Amino acid sequence: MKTTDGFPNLTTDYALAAANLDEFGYCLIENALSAEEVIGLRSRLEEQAAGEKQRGLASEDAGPNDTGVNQRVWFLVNKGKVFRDLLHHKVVKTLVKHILGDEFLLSSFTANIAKPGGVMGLHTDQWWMPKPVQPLQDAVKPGSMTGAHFRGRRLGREGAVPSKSMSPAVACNIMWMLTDFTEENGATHVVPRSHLSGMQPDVDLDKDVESIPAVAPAGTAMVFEGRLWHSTGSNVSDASRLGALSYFCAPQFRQQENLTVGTDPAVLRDAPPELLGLLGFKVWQGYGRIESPKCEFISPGQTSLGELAPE
Ligand SMILES: O=C(O)CCC(=O)C(=O)O
Repeated sequence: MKTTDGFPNLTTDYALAAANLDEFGYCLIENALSAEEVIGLRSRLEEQAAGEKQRGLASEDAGPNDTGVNQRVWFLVNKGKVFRDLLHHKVVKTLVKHILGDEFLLSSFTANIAKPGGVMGLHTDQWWMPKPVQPLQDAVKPGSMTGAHFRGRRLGREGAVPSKSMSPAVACNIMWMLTDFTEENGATHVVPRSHLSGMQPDVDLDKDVESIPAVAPAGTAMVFEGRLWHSTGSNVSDASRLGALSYFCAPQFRQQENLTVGTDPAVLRDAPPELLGLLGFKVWQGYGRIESPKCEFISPGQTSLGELAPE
């Protein structure tokens, strides 16, 4: 199966995939998951989603007036080993590393069940990244930033102003496709090369920007870097589109899910150091520590020494 001509095709060649990421902002890894893995992931996800819905705990968004057409399943690290296993996949070790470097954190691990009738606006996954500024230029203070601060420009159209300097990618996402992603069922839409625009999409100004659906079979992993403009496509089919999103960030940044507090102790007991590092238990350059910056890892539930006096 091919995506739109001229843009990244499915590949198993990781060097080509890395080149696609650099040039287009995304790549598509063919058969990243075996048919058995897809079945295992999909059935665990469907079961979890149904369990949350039955208990009135389902998280739903998108649709007209945000009436809740898509079901989100959050915090997948606690919701099955099948999900945690994905975090050790070659796609993570190779392509997320290609974008973020040697050390990175899992920011969140969630699923989006895009149901018929749902659609989501264009956005990037690092909208919060401060923009480069000129000396003495007024800028939004980093701690006063909200998603509403960024007005986009129509990419490739009149009025588009290419940036001379821009922020690097500090986040990277993987969409693990658990059903076929088609134009009809709301395949993720991407704006190829938008990662090099230095701009964030604007809900109003950019609503007619040209995007393409990342059409690919179940088992594909779409890796996309944090600056890529993307959205959930409009699902006009009669079936749900299932995908799991493992979203990573550089170690300087705050994780979207509070994984050090929220991860199940039973999961942590069995977690290898690599997973503990992704969750945020590894001290990075002295940051994230409790007491000595020389401790490589903090422990779950650990607190600092507290008030002391000589005995
Ligand atoms: O489900 C999709 O296609 C994309 C979802 C997404 O971009 C998001 O949740 O931020």
